[in-house]
Amino acid sequence: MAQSYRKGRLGEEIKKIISDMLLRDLKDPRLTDKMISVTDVDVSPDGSYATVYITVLGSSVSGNTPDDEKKEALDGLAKATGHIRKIIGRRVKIRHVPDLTFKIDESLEYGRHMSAVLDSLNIRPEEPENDAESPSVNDSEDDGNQAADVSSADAGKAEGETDIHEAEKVRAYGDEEAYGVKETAPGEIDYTETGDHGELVTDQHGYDLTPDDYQHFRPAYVLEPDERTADMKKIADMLNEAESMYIFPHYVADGDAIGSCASLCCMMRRLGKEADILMEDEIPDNLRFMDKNYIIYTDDSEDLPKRDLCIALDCSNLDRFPKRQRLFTECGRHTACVDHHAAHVEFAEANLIDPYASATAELMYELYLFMGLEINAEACEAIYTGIATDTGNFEYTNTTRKTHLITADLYAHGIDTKKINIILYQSDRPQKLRLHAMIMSNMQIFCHGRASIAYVTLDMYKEADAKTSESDGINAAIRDIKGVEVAAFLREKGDHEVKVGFRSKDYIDVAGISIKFGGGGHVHAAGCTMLMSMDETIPVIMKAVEEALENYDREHPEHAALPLDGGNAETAGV
Ligand SMILES: [Mn+2]
Repeated sequence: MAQSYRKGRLGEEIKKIISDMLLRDLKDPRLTDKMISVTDVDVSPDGSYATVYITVLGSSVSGNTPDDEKKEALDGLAKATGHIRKIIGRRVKIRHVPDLTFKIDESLEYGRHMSAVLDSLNIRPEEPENDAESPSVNDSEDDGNQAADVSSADAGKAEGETDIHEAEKVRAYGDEEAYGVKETAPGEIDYTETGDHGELVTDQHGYDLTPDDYQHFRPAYVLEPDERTADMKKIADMLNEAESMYIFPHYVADGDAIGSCASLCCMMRRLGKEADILMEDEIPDNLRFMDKNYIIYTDDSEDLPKRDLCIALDCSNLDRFPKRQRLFTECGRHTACVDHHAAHVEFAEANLIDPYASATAELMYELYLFMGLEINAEACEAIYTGIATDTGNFEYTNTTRKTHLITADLYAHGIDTKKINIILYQSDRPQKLRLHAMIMSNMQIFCHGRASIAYVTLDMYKEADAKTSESDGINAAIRDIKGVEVAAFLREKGDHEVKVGFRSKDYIDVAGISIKFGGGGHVHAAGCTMLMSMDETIPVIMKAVEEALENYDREHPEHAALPLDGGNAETAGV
């Protein structure tokens, strides 16, 4: 049993890594002009090969037949196999990455499924003008956790931002929670005792918090100790040697991006170096307290004097700072990057990438220790902000013992957590609460208390005088109801356009639901866009959620037989 558990986990890891690469890293037009979703990964018993099942939705403008689209997708993936395996090898440290075969998942064809759902409801979406078949890849409604609230409040987010931007936000903000690799706390995947495939270095739990022992911070299976030390040393050397530098956070910056950059800027200036943070968009209001005259607002149109180093923090690839790419590559004699995103694609000369770090700020703290620097309260507050926001205030599963040990150490430097927490979490506008009250009053609980749904219309935003970002938090709130497994939050984007965000708590894969409507996402956080009115969307989504729960019960009779986790009698009638 244990073995198949591990094998299942490896399949899940691979599924998540490839899904993520499809969203961002695989630039082959055969892959980018259509919606490809990974539905399942079947790893052979000895771990030597894996079958990756996909569904393909073509763009309706290409004129290709669905079969052409599928063939193109399979060809594109076959060509990218080497690259995909390399990334998997880096993210899941196994000695042998399974050989990959891509196959169409015939069981999950969108078209067939959609018409069945619509027929059963007697509803047809109106023919949209352009392409109903390629809606946005990912829902970006923030996870609704506090990190998302922090990041998006006033993040300069314009209505009508692009879907790519939205998908970015899922990654930039709280949806890390649902991102596969990070779900794994140290010890959760134990590859150590397997005799079959991919033994790693030994898992260990003892972390000491002395500068000398910095290397013990790391979950041992992430990177070989030597490899991680070498990466850290390279960055440390670059920082030591550089007399001047530009620091790059990602755009639509969140607490971790700004916190990491502000801490570095502070530390470097204290050493007498010339350091500035370059940003291309406004810093969110509630993160402004970290900017002690550190930020230069700039974009591609300007030329800046060349400095010794350009260093990007919390950026998983060059597209994370689209208007500053040229500055990054041209304005520094050397380039470096520190990041913790699992799907990181290296773009700098020196890289310290640890997907098991809860936040880039955590890595920055280790780096300062490694360099033997004395860390002051200001840098500690910035690091605290990065860690607190990226872990959803220490709630997400990326929070580890190490996260808490580092945080505990920050307290030793006299940080003012009360001040920070008020700025980050206790600064809502009354309009936001009015909007939430309106949304909550239309919430429905269904499926015997196991599902919840709520919606917001453009009129409601207007009536509450609220910003679109101020509906963040709803999806998590309605998921957090006792007994609820799946929560759907419907957000009107325009005429006949509704964004659906799904959240699940435990066992339902909401990406699976979203895929049926041409969307995507992660196991516990996913979404899709419906080109229908709000009134039409609600029953379709309720039906799909119901179906997912029913399917789960059918496949897991032992689970269905268990009494529901309390509270349903009271909530079921809402
Ligand atoms: Mn981060």
